[in-house]
Amino acid sequence: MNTICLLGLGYIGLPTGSMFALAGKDVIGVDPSPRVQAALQDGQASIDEPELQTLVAAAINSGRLRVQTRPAPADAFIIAVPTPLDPLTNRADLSYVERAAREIAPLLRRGNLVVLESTVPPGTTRDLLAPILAESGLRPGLDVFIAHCPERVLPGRILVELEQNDRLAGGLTPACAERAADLYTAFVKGQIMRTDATTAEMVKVMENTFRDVNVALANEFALIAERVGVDVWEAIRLANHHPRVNVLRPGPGVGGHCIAVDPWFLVGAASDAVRVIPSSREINDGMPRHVLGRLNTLVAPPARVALLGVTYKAEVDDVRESPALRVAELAVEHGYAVRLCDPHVRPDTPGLPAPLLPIEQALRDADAVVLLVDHRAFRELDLDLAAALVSHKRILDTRNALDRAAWRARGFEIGVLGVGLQARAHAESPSA
Ligand code: SAJ
Repeated sequence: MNTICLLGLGYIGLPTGSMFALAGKDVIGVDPSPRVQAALQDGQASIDEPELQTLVAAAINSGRLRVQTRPAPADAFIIAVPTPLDPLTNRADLSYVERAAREIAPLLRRGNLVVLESTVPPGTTRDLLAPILAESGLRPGLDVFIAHCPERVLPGRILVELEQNDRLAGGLTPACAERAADLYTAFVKGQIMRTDATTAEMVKVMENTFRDVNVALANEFALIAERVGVDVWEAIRLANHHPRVNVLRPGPGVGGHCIAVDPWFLVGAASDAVRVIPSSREINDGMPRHVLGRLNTLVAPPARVALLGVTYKAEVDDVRESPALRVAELAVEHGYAVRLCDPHVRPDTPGLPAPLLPIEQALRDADAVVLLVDHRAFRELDLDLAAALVSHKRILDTRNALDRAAWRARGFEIGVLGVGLQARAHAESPSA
């Protein structure tokens, strides 16, 4: 398999295509987006991810990664297109996968391999992808090999994890799994585990659901701690000393294109069997409103509020499903004068509910500050500057990222998500 046609040059497709190119494959990268096209023609990655720029530039300079708007014949096809949630039904919108399959079908030749990398509900490769590819006249599993090989990389560590993580090769038949595994040995150093396509689909969404449910539990602990007067961060630290306990971190909610979305793929697959998964989604989706409630205890609209962080987590530029953005929307709806600040986000990013300002402008004369994303830039903020700029020294930390004593020393009243008032009183008492 020497030539690969890769459909979708986003967070996963672009690094994957670059890795294959640098491993010696001829890669035709396909993406209809003019923004992606324009950036790549200049050898630029359209995504802010450590080392990605260098990798993409090297792949393009090697002459083995070409970018175009339409797919072309190849030995292997990889589909890495979005699978968003349909907001009306809460089910997977598989229209991009379907379109990619329809574009590939007329190009297929005997012996080709088609790999679906996008995260999909269990059964999609078998029941949606294979029948469309069969319209080519080639028999799935016999004339053409079909597999699901989900990506499992963590944004912020994509390049390392692409190479090092163990990987699933889920085939329509065992021979399909074998072909797909062979392809990925080009750059994957982790173990490549063979299974069937539907199991691979289920495993991928189980992994992200596991994380979502566990964050929901941490968030529920935070809500309880606020009621009973405990510092949840201290409680979690102590609980995690138990050899079989690992409570995750509470926060303003769960975002990103994966963890806030994929659990719904399991709900849709067996809606009468699920209880924990939808409850967890509800808890995590309810956190931005809880943060707004905490803000309301500090200041009332139309106070000037600086919201630090817009992305869905630290050190990424991705605002998809971002709970920080949801907090900002709610604060604007409630009549606060909202200023946003995020050094990782471009000011022309569409969909921002308030102006995105440099940190000095966001803090100047603010009546309250809310830390929503624990970017290093905020953790290392110049506290003297912050103290000099804001009008009223009130800050809410939703990530437990700030040095409480240092902020208090500058005269700030600091509230922390998951910390009850009695816990705070205890921490501030002379004997504490
Ligand atoms: N979060 C918390 N508390 C935590 C951990 C995360 O509130 O203790 C929040 C984050 O702030 C963020 C969201 O959850 O809003 C998701 O962040 P994340 O770092 O847990 O995961 P993602 O979405 O960046 O990447 C996940 C990863 N999946 C798992 O860890 C099981 C990654 O390996 C997947 O490849 C990726 O989804 C994907 O593409 O599916």
